[in-house]
Amino acid sequence: MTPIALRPVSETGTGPRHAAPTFLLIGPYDPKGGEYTFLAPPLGVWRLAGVLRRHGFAATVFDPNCTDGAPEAALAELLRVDPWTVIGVSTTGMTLAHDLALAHLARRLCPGACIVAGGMEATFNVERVLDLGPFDCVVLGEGEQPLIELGQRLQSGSDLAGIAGTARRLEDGRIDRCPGPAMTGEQLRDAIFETPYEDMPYGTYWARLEQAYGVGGLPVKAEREARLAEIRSVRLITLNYCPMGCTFCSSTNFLHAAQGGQTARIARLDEEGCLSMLKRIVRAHPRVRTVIFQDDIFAFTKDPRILALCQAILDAKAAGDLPAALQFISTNRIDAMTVERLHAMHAAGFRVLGFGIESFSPNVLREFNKAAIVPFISPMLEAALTLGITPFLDMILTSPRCDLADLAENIRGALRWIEAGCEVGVYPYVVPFSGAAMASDPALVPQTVYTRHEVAGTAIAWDQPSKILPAAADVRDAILTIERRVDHVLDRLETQCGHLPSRVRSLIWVTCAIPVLRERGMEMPDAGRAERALMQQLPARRYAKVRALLNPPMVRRAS
Ligand code: B12
Ligand code: SF4
Repeated sequence: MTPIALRPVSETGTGPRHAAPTFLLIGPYDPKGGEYTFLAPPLGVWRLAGVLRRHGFAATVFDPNCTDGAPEAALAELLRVDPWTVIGVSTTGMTLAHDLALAHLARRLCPGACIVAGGMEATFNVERVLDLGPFDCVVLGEGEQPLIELGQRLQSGSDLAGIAGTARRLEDGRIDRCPGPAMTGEQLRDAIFETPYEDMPYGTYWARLEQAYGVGGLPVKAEREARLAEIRSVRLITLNYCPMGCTFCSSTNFLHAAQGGQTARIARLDEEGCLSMLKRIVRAHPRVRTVIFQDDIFAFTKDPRILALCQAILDAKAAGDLPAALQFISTNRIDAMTVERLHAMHAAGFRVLGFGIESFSPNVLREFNKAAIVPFISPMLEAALTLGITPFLDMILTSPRCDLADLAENIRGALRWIEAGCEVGVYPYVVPFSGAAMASDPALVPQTVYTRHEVAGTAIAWDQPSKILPAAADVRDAILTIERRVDHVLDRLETQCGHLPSRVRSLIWVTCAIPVLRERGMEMPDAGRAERALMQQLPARRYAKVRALLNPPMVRRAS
């Protein structure tokens, strides 16, 4: 790792009273934007901008995933028009190298600015982020209170030491970490209400996505409408965090880490708050068709909000305060679902419900600290499908301690539920995101794989954990063989046919996995079943291409 010259803390923020600081906030940068999921305006930095403006500061958002031309050139132009007092860079584990490249560019062009890192990776990985980036400080957890305090101190010319919710490198190299409390329910509500939805360029994202997905060219109206409902969505977050503590999940620990290890209190909008936000979103973006409740967990097992909110939405639709056709998507724990709740959600317009099922194997769910969901999986998926709701299941095919039978069970389960009408998103193994219990489990280090990352425009490089492979050699070999086959098919298909929906990608996983697992003695369904399901998902021309790739020599030879 290349050492970075440390800027003494006293260089920034001290001295006489200054003009009101100006903030430039940069969202996480993913140059492969849209490869995995639909992209959207970065909610975190937009919310921060709204709150800062409310406190009298000028705040501008730079969204590197939505620029005309190269994001680096667009950022350079912005950096030249204003010296900016504070430049904030949002970080996630997946995007860190690209986020750092923008931070270094900012330092080169605005040497006097106070450059701050925030977001998931900065919170969980303070030391690495301070080592790799040109940052004056890191903000831990929610950025609202620390940034307000930072702005006030810069304005009054005070020292920047000791701001709650920040960490800095001291001149002697040590890190001065000042934990900060998670926002209270009231602060969270104010912050959500300050999110400037009116300024967020959802229309630009929709136009780009409609073009990328060739929506105008879809021959069947129903298909066009379905795709538009998916694309013309706005994201709303109403919860501060999910406390369920799954061992592969980082966000469950985000606020605890910011508080210095202390458990954070849950805070979220009540049904009235949700309803006023929905109305505001519709006013700001009248063409919106779907609101995605982005909360990590939308309903708790004991939860007075869910039924009340569904009724409030129904009433608002009946009164003409919300469009009758407005639909919703939310991410849920399946053990918080009941038939009554599903009925209410369906009536209110919930079209897709995301469920982090992760695995159909009770052993693996125990390892993930998610065993409680086991008895709910089949009955709740069946109930949702009967009502006409599409369940979207996220799956992790292997866990660090799973065996071959667990992997086979997941493939059989994925096929069964796709055939029944569910959508499935497949990840082959656990990605060790900083902050997740599994990422810091020393017992898993020998099976963790690292990937070299480089920061463009600098000599900085480091190795970052990228996968936790199964410990058992036969499972590791099986999942890596399946992954190679899937990559082979997807590489070729995506160059020929463009983006493939996740239901098609997951069926390709299933189709590639069946022969690999059968060869290893597992009882597997006929590969023809998966191919038939695939055929139903694709137009004939595309299916022919998929079939040619899946069949001889690869799959047939293997089976
Ligand atoms: C919505 C969401 C998405 C959406 C939209 C993202 C968007 N443009 O808004 C979509 C579906 C596109 C998405 C995609 C992915 N996501 Co995502 N996503 C989320 C989710 C559920 C909510 C994010 C959110 O809006 N939070 C609400 C806002 C208000 O909070 P926030 O962003 O954290 O910001 C606050 C603080 O972090 C801080 N802050 C943030 N930035 C900054 C910057 C500065 C300067 C400061 C001071 C403070 C600060 O202050 C903010 C306000 O309090 C989170 C889980 C979570 N609970 O955060 C996962 C999460 C961020 N995603 C994750 C992942 C892995 C992905 C994908 C890689 C998944 C995949 N394999 O495809 C892709 C990557 C796409 C990309 N380019 O980054 C992981 C990241 C793990 C990590 N440790 O880095 C998370 C944490 C989920 C998880 N536990 O695994 N995601
Ligand atoms: S239920 Fe979802 S958000 Fe909550 S801890 Fe588990 S994986 Fe994370």
